[in-house]
Amino acid sequence: MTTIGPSDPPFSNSGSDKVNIGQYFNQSGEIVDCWLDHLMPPVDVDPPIIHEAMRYSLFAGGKRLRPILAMATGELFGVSEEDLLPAACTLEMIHTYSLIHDDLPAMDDDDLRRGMPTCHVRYGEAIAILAGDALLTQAFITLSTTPIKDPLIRIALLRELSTASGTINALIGGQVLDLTSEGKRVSGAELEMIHRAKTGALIRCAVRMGALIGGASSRELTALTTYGEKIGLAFQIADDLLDETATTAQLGKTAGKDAATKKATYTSLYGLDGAQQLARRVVEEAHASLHQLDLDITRLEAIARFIIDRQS
Ligand code: GRG
Repeated sequence: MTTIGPSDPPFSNSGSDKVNIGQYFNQSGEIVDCWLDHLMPPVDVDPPIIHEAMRYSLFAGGKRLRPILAMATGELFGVSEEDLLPAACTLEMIHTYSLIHDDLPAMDDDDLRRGMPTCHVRYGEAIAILAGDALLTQAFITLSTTPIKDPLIRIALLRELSTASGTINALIGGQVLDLTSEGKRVSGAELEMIHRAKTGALIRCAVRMGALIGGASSRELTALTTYGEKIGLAFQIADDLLDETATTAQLGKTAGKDAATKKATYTSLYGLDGAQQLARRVVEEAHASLHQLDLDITRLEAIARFIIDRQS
């Protein structure tokens, strides 16, 4: 077999082994990191400062949730590491770009991310802006050059990723809604709309990309899309809960920021108990959607639970 990228440590296509979910995240995270290293421009290529800054934020840590979701979904259909990982890694490039830009003084103005000084604190604002831009661009270079055999799947993946990163019910649009709703009274429906876009779109996209690479039928894609939407929402509710209950050291970013900036969150709207109940209900709905599938859903169920049980 010709390998086109790193395959160390071993990649498992079996979703049925009852591997502990924490262990699955650790092992898959290492695989993602090997591929990211392989896919990113090396630091010694000119101009080194931009490649250093891109790698600084990309390898500062992080759970690798989005690429792992794409992997776990692709694994349902028996997709190989070589076919899955380049596309899965593009999700982490986009996610990291959004974090770098979100931390900038003009946005959230944060000093700490993934337990390290933020990109603009380390490299200055201009290079941080460009590092975010470069990660966004690198995602599309990677996706358009990865050797996925079927050109129609490649186009579908490009459409998924670009749409999820865009302005309509997507990352940038959600960030704009979040910024413009600061200091305003926000209803439950409005909060959901903001987070479906800002956080949910990329998580939904991760599941759909794994399904598309796996050649999912339209019925399977619909059920997996609903699963992706539900866990995207659950992720944000858990994020709001953690912002109130976890420490800065646990989170690797400034805790208590939402309350300090009087931001509308699931906890400010529903209280700690109400938000916890809502998160559990949304995860049950995600599980219900998976149960429509005639596939081994053990791992995706465990990931949904992990999303609300995580401590960081
Ligand atoms: C600037 C275009 C642009 C978008 C910014 C995603 C985002 C939109 C801002 C990030 C701010 C934030 C804290 C959002 C809450 C949800 C979220 C994305 C948390 C961080 O994701 P994790 O927990 O982070 O997956 P790691 O570090 O583990 O990858």
